[in-house]
Amino acid sequence: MALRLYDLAGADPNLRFSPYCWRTRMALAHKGLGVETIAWRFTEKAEIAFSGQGRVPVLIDGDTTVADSWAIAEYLERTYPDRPSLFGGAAGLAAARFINAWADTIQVPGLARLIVIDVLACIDAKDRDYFRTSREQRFGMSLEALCADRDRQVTAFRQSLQPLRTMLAAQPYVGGRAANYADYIVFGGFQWARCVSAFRLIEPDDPIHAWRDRLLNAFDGLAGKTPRAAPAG
Ligand SMILES: N[C@@H](CCC(=O)N[C@@H](CS)C(=O)NCC(=O)O)C(=O)O
Repeated sequence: MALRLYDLAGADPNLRFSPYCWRTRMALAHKGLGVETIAWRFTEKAEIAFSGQGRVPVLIDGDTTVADSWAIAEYLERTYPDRPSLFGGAAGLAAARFINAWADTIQVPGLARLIVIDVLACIDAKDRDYFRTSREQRFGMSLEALCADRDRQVTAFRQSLQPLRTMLAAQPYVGGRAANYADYIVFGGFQWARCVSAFRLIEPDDPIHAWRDRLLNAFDGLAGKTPRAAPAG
């Protein structure tokens, strides 16, 4: 039976923009595993209650349910060892843990300060009050105020990416010569932004831009061909 994945969707059910779900979708493609995605909205908590928590991604593989993108990556690596490796061994997995923590605590919140207002614009109407209230509580201000100064704030965000930029000037992927799960973790954040926002995050001459393009083209353009809410960025 095909794997199934609960995947965050916008008002348009084909708009799939969660940074965490993109980590998982790229990981599944890396393993060569087909997946049926199920559009899920923020307020549809009851539909994933069987997973024991209220966030996506949630993966169903036969009798097994796994929630959380990192747990899913470890599950896939353990369950499908004969498929291309997501981590390249124990040391790769250990280093990817750091990247996961960096992305969750620095990259994704940094991106949110720049594009969360655009997320609000493309989510389903039934999600809007919940999204606004929960995010305004998290950031301690209105979403409009959070993003008001983004043209200036983006400079600090770009500076925060310097370690990634330095790395990608020396090698094509975070994983080295080829992409691995470490790439998909970081890519997920940029793909989130790209799907919902036209705001320019990265300059075209930045090595990060070229790396992102390589991943947009990977797996027959899986990420590059996905519908977007905004035309450019
Ligand atoms: N640590 C989790 C985070 C998952 C997460 O926060 N997912 C968001 C979608 S991007 C979600 O489901 N949010 C539900 C909510 O805010 O109620 C992972 O890595 O999968």
